[in-house]
Amino acid sequence: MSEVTMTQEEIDPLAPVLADDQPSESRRADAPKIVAIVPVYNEERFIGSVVLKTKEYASTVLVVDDGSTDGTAAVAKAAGAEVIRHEQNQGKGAALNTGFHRARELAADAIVTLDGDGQHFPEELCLVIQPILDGQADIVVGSRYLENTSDVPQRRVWGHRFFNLITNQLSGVAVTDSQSGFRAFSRRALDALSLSSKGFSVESEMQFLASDCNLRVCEVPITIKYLDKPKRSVISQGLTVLGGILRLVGQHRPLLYFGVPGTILLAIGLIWGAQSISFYNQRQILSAGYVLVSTLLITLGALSFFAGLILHSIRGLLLDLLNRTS
Ligand SMILES: Nc1nc2c(ncn2[C@@H]2O[C@H](COP(=O)(O)OP(=O)(O)OP(=O)(O)O)[C@@H](O)[C@H]2O)c(=O)[nH]1
Ligand SMILES: [Mg+2]
Repeated sequence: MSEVTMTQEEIDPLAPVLADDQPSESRRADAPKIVAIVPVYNEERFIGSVVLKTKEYASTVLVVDDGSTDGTAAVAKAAGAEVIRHEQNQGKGAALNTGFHRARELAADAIVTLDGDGQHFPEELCLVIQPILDGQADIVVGSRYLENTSDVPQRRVWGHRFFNLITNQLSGVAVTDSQSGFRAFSRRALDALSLSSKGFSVESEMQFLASDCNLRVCEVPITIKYLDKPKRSVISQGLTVLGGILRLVGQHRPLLYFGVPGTILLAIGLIWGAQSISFYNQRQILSAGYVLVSTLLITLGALSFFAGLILHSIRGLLLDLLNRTS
């Protein structure tokens, strides 16, 4: 685990860190290497100013252009970012994975992710990174709900509340803004995080991984501005995130995902079967349909229950192995 050991006295983290392309004599040799990752898709209107502002606080600004069809990559490059381009759109999670991979190559001490649509304030980067530089956390979530300084549209508030509830309950890690894209990560988190989510459920996945890898999570208040109309339907984005969270539950909580439905199916099948038997005892008539359905439910239920049990045990063994080797 390589944690930043610099103390507040050694360096004032609120002072902007100069970017790599600035003259080396003006860059502080002892400054922690902060890599800012900006996943983007068609953000040519905003990405230039996001990069210029972020450069004031990060050593490297890494823009992962996820197959944009507009001038995003060119604008980001002109503004001074290192640009990695996906030829095809793969989703925000895939772009973050690419960014994390590059940050490992760059031997970053701390990593910040922020959106490229200008909704976050790069000026708040110092606030978000501070607990990492202080060695107090591995993941810092910039939360728009800690101090309620953002004017979040009501439909989004309800959506965020719903996703907070399910992500917090299912992952076992509680935050007030589970969908925030403004985050900071320690080197330890960077080494541990391998994201399987391709799209917008990636932020929820970080909570599941934090729980699995015993990463310390904390929150700091941030502000988000809502200037534009939502780029896509809130419902369709919500359904995508929900689908992603269900997949995560299957991966990370197999006993819950397979065991609970399995137990329910098994119970219904058994009740149905018992009723068919008692009906037969009373009237000497066997309903083939009832028997078939109850047999099917019992079989499916038992299969699902044991699949959950087996996957749960395998997961436990793998986590044990992982914790022993890390
Ligand atoms: N890499 C990648 N980034 C994306 C994709 N879609 C959106 N993004 C970026 O992810 C960030 C957040 O996306 P938004 O569409 O603004 O999502 P949001 O902030 O949850 O939703 P809004 O409230 O509508 O702004 C922005 O920087 C986008 O450019 C994608 O398919 N791939
Ligand atoms: Mg946005």
